[in-house]
Amino acid sequence: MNRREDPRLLRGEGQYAGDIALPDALHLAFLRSPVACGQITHLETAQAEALPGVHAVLTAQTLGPMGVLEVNPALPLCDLPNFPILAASDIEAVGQPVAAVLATTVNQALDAVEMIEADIEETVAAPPRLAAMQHWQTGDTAAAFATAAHVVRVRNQHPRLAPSPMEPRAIAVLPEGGGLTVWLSTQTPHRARADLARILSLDPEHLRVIARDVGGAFGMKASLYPEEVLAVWAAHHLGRPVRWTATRSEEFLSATHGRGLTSEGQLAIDSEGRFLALKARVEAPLGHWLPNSALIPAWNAARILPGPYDIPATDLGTSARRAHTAPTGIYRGAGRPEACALMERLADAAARATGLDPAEIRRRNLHRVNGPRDLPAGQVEGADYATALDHLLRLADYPAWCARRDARRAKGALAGIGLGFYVEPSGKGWESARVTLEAGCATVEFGGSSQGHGRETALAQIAADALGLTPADITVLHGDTATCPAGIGALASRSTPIGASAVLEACREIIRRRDAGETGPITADTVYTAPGEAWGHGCYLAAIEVDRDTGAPHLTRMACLDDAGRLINPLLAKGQVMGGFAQGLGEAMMEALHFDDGQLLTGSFMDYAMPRAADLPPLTIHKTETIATTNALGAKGIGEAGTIGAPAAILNAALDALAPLGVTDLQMPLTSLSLWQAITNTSKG
Ligand code: SMO
Repeated sequence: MNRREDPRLLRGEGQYAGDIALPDALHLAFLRSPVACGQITHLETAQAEALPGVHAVLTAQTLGPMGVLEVNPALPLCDLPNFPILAASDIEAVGQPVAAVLATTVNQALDAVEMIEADIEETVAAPPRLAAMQHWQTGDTAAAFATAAHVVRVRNQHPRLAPSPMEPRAIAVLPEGGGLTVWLSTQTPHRARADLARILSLDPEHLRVIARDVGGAFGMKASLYPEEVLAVWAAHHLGRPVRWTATRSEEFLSATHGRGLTSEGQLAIDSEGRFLALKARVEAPLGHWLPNSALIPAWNAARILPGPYDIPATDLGTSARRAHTAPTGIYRGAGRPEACALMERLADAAARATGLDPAEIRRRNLHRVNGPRDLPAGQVEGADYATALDHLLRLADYPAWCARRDARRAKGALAGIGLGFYVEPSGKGWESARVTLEAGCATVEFGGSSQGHGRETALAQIAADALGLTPADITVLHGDTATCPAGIGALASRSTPIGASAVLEACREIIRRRDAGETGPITADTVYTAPGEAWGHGCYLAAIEVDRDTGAPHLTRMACLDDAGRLINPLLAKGQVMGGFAQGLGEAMMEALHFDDGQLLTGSFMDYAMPRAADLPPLTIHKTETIATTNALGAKGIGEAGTIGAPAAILNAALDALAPLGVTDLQMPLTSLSLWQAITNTSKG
């Protein structure tokens, strides 16, 4: 079934926050700090205020005290989070808002920003400081390392990434009848409402948050931003509609970044290639303020170790440190790619140490049983990963890939192949749905929301199937706190496993009541709490050639197998795999944010390379369906699959390609320069 959203979106009939007509709206623009650390010594707004069209110039003094944003306590915090809306005196990052202008047009607001006099005394930034840490341990790692036949070590430094959805952050606020309607480009409308109410001391009943169409988010819009709080404050206090749409430069500077984690692992292996013990340390960078999701990457990157492998002894630690940069938070994958890249590099290093084929050493260590499984961080849903690997290798004809690589090598090419086996835990918790059946049609009011990923299509299919109707009989509403029941939102691959399970359960209740004789319109309100996380899994296989003279990498071919439990819409699932793969390729081969002395050196698409269509190799997608036991629908997440498995496979393929030269370490992104340096720095190069 095609996406029912697409005709509307393709005709330009989408309703993004920037499309909302707000007559007489004031446009917001921000003066942002040009330095990473310092003190505001002088702030003069009179000249800006005198410009035509300028309605107000706001500073921290104008705003007064405000509440802070709640941070998901995935890890225990040992440093108090702050949430500056406008800098009071301390400057903590380049791009931090210092003052805000409200004017009749965007250009008047931008002109006025130029006229604000801000003197900032720059100071030397302190080193990153510890904000959170956690540790998990099982078995006797010391004994295992002491008796191991081999010990291998790996260190990964993930590039810091800009999530870069097509639609930047955008907000439009209408004060009306004592309340405020807020159109917001967000993954979490209900949470945004609760956060706004708490931070601004407003009655949540007087706030309505609407996320109609959202042009991508990828985790970057899962948390409320200072700029958005300011827009709502201004509309409330000035009694005027207010709107703000971030420029791409503002997104690079002040929206949440992803990845940037460092991981180190040691694996103890016996003479048969069995993994005996894993010791791993993860460190995640945090920015100058913490979005709701700030601690999730550090938590995920460690707590899902040892990934798909059974390892009797583990010693896992993670920590997160705050620095004078833009904030960091979840970005598609959110710690899972980091866990996967560490384990998969260790598995390949173990294969080299033991002389086993990379597929064979994985086969000997992958978990083999569907059902509950004990990880150091707790019991989770496991699956027969070894069979999934064999399935992919058979479907893709792995021996043929190896033979082709060996033939290319015999001709002098630097050719490699790499595997990346991943697990993808979806979110936990609850979502809600209200379903009304009336006269052969049904309305689904969904507590979650859509970030552009086809929720209306998938939910219509599920409701139609459960109610014995066709999808055309189903109306799906979401993303409006006034008309839809409460929900968490479109993040952590939770929309289908948990959100659609809520829809399914509501439909089942309606059928029970109808079959018991209830007549007329029947409405079922369901809050569905999943008994556990759904754990998807799969494997990516990459073939690469690296030009010996220039280091230019050429991904020649990719294949993958993804298991997302029960599949609702194969087209949506395929789109998720392809989109995630493209972003995974971006991390592996080209994307990277760089800072120097707190300054962002890569603040535009002139300096930050995103993959384009021509960069993508052919990808053959295979799928299996191992039904989840952790939700009513049996579904698992798939939205993050490609970002998790692909980088590990590509990195391993590049390491395989350069292994004949004696190269044992490469870091992402695998640019021509970095590969050329690796080639020329070896004696055999
Ligand atoms: S990185 Mo996702 O929006 O949980």
